[in-house]
Amino acid sequence: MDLSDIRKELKKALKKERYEHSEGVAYTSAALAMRYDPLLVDKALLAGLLHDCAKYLSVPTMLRYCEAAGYDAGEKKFQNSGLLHAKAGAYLAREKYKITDPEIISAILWHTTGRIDMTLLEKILFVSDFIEPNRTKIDADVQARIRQLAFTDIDRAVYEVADQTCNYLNKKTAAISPLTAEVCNYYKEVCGRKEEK
Ligand code: DGI
Ligand code: FE
Ligand code: FE
Repeated sequence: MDLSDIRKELKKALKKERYEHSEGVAYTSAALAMRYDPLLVDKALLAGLLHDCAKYLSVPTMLRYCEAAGYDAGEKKFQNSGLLHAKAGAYLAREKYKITDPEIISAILWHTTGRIDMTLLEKILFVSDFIEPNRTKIDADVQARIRQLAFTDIDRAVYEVADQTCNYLNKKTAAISPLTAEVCNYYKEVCGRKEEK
């Protein structure tokens, strides 16, 4: 599929605000790729556009897609659309949008939780999701700080985004998945090690 077909399909699959968020993540990811590795610009754009492509599927459909792709859906208490849409999205990006590049698929797969030792493209998508210009339901000062950080120290930005997510889930008293917590601790350590140097 070419980019304009992907956009056409995506518009049908998403609500207007979610589509605009996806465009915002796409150009933010492309800009971060220009900063860190211009060879990744095209992949970053596609990963950004498609990262939430499964957002409005039902949980049972998401679970079916996880099974079909061989992705672990996690414990029952974590089988919600917040956590499952990333996995279902990775499946859908391959099956419906015909993305074959494993780097793009894996960026979509890990965009919600992050993971230990992320690739650059995974970090770029993870951070862009949080800082893109249309995302406004976040404390403006925090977002401004992370927006700057993203272009100066991507690992630090990853840590800050992960930390914000954990704080948000704590406040909501939502169950924090082991991976979400692990990612936060791991990138805190990575940043600590950098400061010692
Ligand atoms: O899809 P987006 O809204 O753009 O953002 P996202 O994919 O980063 O996050 C989707 C939702 O997933 C968000 O409301 C927070 C939630 N989430 C992230 N980590 C966890 C989580 N929810 C639970 N219950 N546990 C987690 O560890
Ligand atoms: Fe998402
Ligand atoms: Fe998103």
